Amino acid sequence: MSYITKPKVHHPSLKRNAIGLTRRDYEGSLTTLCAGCGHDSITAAIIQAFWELDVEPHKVAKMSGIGCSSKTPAYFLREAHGFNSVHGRMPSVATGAAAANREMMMIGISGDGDSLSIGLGQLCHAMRRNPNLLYVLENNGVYGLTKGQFSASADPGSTSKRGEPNTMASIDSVLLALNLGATFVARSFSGDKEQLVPILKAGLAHKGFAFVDVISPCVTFNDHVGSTKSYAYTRKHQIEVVHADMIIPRDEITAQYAAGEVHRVQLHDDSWIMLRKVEDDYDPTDRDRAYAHIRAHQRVGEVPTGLLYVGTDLADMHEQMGTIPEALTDLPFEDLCPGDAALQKLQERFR
Ligand SMILES: Cc1ncc(C[n+]2csc(CCOP(=O)(O)OP(=O)(O)O)c2C)c(N)n1
Ligand code: SF4
Repeated sequence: MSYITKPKVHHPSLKRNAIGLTRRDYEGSLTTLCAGCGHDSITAAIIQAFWELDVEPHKVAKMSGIGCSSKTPAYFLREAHGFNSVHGRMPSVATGAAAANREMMMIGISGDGDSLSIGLGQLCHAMRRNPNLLYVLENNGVYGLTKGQFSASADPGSTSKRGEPNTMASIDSVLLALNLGATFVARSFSGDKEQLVPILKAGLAHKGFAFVDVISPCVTFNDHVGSTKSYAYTRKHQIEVVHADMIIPRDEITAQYAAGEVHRVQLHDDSWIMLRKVEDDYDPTDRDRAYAHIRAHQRVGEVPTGLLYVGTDLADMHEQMGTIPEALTDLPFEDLCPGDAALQKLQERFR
């Protein structure tokens, strides 16, 4: 992974958050992605979300696989922990890290190739296990790093830069997530920071697997006429089904909703997501209806965005497995490794 240090010059009047940090304290190295790549806008939204949540950077673990998208954790939170796994294997590495340390805030960044091709099996099981992880899929419909082959999220009939049509059916990640029981499912657009930042904040506060697919145009290989993942196509066909706002308990509640129904969902850290229905018949707490609604819009070429589904009733991985509350690194060695006699006893149970 290329790493170019950013000059660390802070203007003294930069705004600070509740723990005294500026946005610049949440940055990473200088990006090496193509100018205009959607992934860089997502990085900016991630920086904003962590800054607004007053998260201490060293209490975050950022995980990724391989791809231009998977390089992006280098560009935010330089003081966080990180692991750049092999292609498509981030979900299992992140699940293991989340299992070992529940005090760490976990964010996983992946691409549509990383998640929906080589890593599809891994992603499916992470969704089922419900680990405490914000999973961001930077979706550009191509394998950017290997020069623009169609990925599994490319829509049938969409064309490559050279004009060849994609003949295969696509895998839609949010429909997959709804199907597999993910407890937080959203779609956004890298060019819509206003929508993306509150969704990322809500995803970080969600207890369980928060899946956020972000349409993120690849300006070099998939931003032409004929692509359904270009800036122009997404701007024209994006429809927001529900508007989400994240309310942190210590903040004064300033959200005002003149029109439309407002629905409040409380998250485990006592923050709230305020959901304002933009479309009358949309219910983000009804999994089956959300699925049907998204499908109906997709059939007419529209890209529904916003917080598509949120459920707080399903137990997260720690509750399901009955794990201890402490991080494993805090356990005394004799508890972590109780010795040969304990191991023999355990093996006896399986004979
Ligand atoms: C095991 C393995 N197979 C194939 C590759 C080649 N490879 C590198 S990145 C990539 C796809 C990246 O696409 P995506 O995840 O969509 O990320 P993007 O670059 O578009 O952000 C592939 C196939 C690899 N690095 N490792
Ligand atoms: S090739 Fe595409 S995905 Fe990769 S950095 Fe360039 S614009 Fe972004």
